Amino acid sequence: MTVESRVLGQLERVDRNGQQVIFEFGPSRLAVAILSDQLLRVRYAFDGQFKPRRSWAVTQDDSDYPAVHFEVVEDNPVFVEIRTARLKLRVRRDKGGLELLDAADDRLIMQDLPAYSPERRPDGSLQSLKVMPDDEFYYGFGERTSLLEKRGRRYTCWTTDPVDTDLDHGPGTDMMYQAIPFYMALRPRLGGYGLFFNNTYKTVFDVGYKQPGLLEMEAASGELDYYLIYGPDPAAIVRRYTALTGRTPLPPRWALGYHQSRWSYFPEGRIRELAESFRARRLPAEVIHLDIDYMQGYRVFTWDAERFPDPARLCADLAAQGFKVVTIIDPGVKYDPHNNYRVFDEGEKNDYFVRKADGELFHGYVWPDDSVFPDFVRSDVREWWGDLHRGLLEAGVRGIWNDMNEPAIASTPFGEWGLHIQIPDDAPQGDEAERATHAETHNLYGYLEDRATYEGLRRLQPDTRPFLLTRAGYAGIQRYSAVWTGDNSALWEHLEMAMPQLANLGLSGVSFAGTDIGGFWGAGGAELWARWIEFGAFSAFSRGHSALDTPPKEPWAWGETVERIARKYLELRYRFLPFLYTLFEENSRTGAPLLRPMLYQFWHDPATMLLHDQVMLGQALLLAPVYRPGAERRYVYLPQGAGGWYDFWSGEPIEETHLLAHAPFDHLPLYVRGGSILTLGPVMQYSDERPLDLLSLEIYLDERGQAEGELYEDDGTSQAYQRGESCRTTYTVTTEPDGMIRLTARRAGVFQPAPRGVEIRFHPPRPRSGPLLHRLEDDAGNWQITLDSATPL
Ligand code: MIG
Repeated sequence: MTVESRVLGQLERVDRNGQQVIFEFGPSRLAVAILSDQLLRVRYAFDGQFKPRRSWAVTQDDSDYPAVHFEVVEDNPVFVEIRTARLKLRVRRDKGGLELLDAADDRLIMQDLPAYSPERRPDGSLQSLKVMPDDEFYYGFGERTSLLEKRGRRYTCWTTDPVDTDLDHGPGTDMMYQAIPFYMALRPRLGGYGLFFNNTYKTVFDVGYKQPGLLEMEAASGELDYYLIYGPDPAAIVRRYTALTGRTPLPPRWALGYHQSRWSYFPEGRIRELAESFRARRLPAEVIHLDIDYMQGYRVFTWDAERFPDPARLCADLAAQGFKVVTIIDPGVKYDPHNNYRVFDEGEKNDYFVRKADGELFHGYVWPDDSVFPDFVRSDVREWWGDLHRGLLEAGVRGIWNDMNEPAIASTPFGEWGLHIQIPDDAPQGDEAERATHAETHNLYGYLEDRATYEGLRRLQPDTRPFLLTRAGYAGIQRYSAVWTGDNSALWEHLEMAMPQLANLGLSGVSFAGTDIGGFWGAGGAELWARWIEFGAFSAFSRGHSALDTPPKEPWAWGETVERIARKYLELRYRFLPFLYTLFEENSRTGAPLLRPMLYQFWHDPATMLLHDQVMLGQALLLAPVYRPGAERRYVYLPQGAGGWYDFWSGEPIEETHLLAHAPFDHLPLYVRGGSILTLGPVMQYSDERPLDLLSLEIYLDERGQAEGELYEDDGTSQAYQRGESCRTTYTVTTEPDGMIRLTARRAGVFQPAPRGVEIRFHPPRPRSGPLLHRLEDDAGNWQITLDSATPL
């Protein structure tokens, strides 16, 4: 399709229309919506007509935002200025380029290339060019390989199974499973902005790759439509971005436990053995994933009757040992007429599968060979798909793992590994009232499958929190599903990459994420696996997984030393569950990621901008995993002004900023910020083995002798927390001028935790003190004790 190429000429007219300002440049128009003091939406209609909102991605209309005060100032000959309490947006009268400034000091935050106009080209593609100041750093872009900062890279948003090379993706890979057109631009000390490109077609961010200093944003079609999110700090940017695209509702607490997977565990006897091995060896774990071989001939929503004669019985027996079962689902439905395969028959009868522009069914090859693909853009298809999960839930399956939903499709029968193909761009998709093409909805294929699944699970079990895991997704995927980073490899380089990859996902709104612990492809070795579990035990989503042709990779597969290391870190993960769960609650409320790059908190410090190999877990804990073979020491940077740092293992304060940490094989360098109280539980083999009957308060004072920690609690499984059935206990330590130390617990909220002891431990220990065991916490959870800091506890 060709259209007239267009750029903007001279500004002719400015109109204010409610919360919008419309700029007319001849036939083309620019609309700026003022959604808050720090959130603007910018749209260009090159033919003057703005497109109606599509219902699938961003869920709010501009009119959903409460009105804010702003002014339009037209007295400058060069630009028109929109002023909010925090921002100024200048629209150049010539060619419509933008400049965003901080209203307080007129500092430039974002600037279009001067003297250039946003453009529509003859092929319908759209372009905007932004200046990249030398001291600006770029993050986010969803799920990306290589290191943390993205200057000099070019990133396409087009959901893809990146299997073009021998070992799938590597540091140079562009397109990945997730397509999240969002980035954050940051300058040390000054902060920065976030930009969400509200376009579901193929989009590209060229971050100074083609032309140094120039950020080029491009969309294949649709509208040039983006949100500018001012921070200035990263936390505020992420908070506003997730207010826009949604946040992760609290998952069931068990989903925070350790997951064990492999392609594939079958038949059921092997799964029983697996569960028993974990329990016999006292290795904490609680979720077992069933990969594609549980199905009958890879037909989704079926069970192989020989391998799994009685799934309900299996799930019940596993549940009795504390194990939850998650089953994989692929979107490709076997083309299987006249065979009483209900999923195919219903889909065909109701015309639920994607057709090509010529009306023929689209076919492709996936695991079940010849397959057809549900059109998840249609609401009736989503409802059907969601309801298909009834049988799995009735059998006792607790979570759904959505794989291959980019969607990944081959041109030849599977096993021959032909070319990867796609549903044709012009294939019609979506409800009749909102008809679209595959080109517009490709990036939403997995996202809308996940939405279908999530909504189905909510309907089928209204009081239960769903657990979903997905490979593909679009901006907002965090509302429906956890994400794993697909088929990584058992390479040290991939362990290193896991940190920045998860950190950038977190900045892109997706916090409930993890990598395949140990690497998916390839064998790796004992040392790599051990180092990976040390890090993976602290990922928000923690799962060991591996490909079908790899040697065993269960925690005991590598011999006794590694098994001992696995036990140490899995036990530690379970001790940290109360802490992790509290972070999940924060994430559900503010979007704050669990795993954060150092710059998230220390953006005033230029030294954190490129630091990819150490991360924060919440604001209190710093992880500095070893990711090099044979290395027993590694460099760690401890930013100043953080309240001081403590070694988690020894409890000793650390004075150095540049630390050479000693990290033998079984040691994950772990640091705690002064001023923190970690709220830990006892070791458990699985999260609901028993209630939290002993709470440890691990106290690390800052320079003023103060510390604070929080514990969020609810029933861990139901939707009751949405109705207010939760509580939050804040623990505070202060040191009074007379040297007395006061520890106070204050609880808010109606949820009543089980009775428990509280163990109080200062780090480093007070003279001659062991842990102090406080009386049982009273029902209200409010108490106070005063200690004389001079006397032993
Ligand atoms: O074509 O279901 O990323 O985790 O084990 C491979 C088999 C299909 C890809 C997933 C991987 C899973 C595998 N799947």
